[in-house]
Amino acid sequence: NNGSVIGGKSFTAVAINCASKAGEWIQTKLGNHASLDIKYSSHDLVTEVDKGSERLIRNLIMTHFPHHSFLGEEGVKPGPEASTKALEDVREAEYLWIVDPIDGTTNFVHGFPFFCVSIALAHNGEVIVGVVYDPMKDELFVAEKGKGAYVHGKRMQVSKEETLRGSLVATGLPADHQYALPLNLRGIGAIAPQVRNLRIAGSAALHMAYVAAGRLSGFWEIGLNSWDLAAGALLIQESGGVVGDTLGNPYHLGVRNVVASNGIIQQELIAALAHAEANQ
Ligand code: 2AM
Ligand code: CA
Ligand code: CA
Ligand code: CA
Repeated sequence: NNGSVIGGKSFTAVAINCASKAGEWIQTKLGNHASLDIKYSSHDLVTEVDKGSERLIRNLIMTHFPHHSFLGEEGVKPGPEASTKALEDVREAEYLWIVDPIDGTTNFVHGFPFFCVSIALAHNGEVIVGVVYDPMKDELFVAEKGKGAYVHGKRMQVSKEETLRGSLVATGLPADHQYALPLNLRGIGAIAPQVRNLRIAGSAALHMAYVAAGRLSGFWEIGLNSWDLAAGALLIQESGGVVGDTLGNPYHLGVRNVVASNGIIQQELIAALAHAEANQ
């Protein structure tokens, strides 16, 4: 495939190289992050390690593909308006790298070993490469459009679970306590009694990778950004699962309220969330 190689380096190889280099570096900083900034509130943190990881990834990508566009969380002002604008500015780019330098910063700060680096490449708005790397477990999740998804070289497949009753499902607690948190607390109230159990482990990208790997049957979260979801969405799609939003629209780069699953329980999840809304 000529289109996926420039200067002898494949897109996927560069994405993997970036994710593993950044992940290894992040791991050396665990319990030892220099400074901690609060972005919006005490629920929204950023460290020098987030910024350093993004710099490392950006520099590596730009060395290989200087004409590509780049969207990274730490290059964007906090808040939904700024992130919408930032995505709109680059969405039309032929090649766009979408990077979350640490997904799960709160976990990283507290030494709770569930966080990752998430790197996606979109071509004309469609994700063609997705890489999620968990440095604590040394787990590398890789997907290429049309070529499947792999963890440690082993092909992934979503779970075959047919019911919510038998499903392990994950969600997140949004940092926005005005609108998104109360909304999702109602969603949790509706879903928790219906599923086998619920996990809120603090990294959207890693939750998505776990859906791809069949470790979770579903995941939803309110108020996310393109960098949380782009890589994980391709991982799930290439593992036979389904990714969309709470209204049932299929995944695209602008999705914020994500519902992802093995596909079988997708409608049940969406219906339970909608029901919770209608009965608020
Ligand atoms: P982060 O660690 O990269 O910030 C946890 O529920 C998920 O929410 C994580 O993927 C986390 O990504 C994301 N998150 C944390 N703060 C957020 C905020 N203020 N707005 C949107 N998403 C956020
Ligand atoms: Ca963040
Ligand atoms: Ca994130
Ligand atoms: Ca982040």
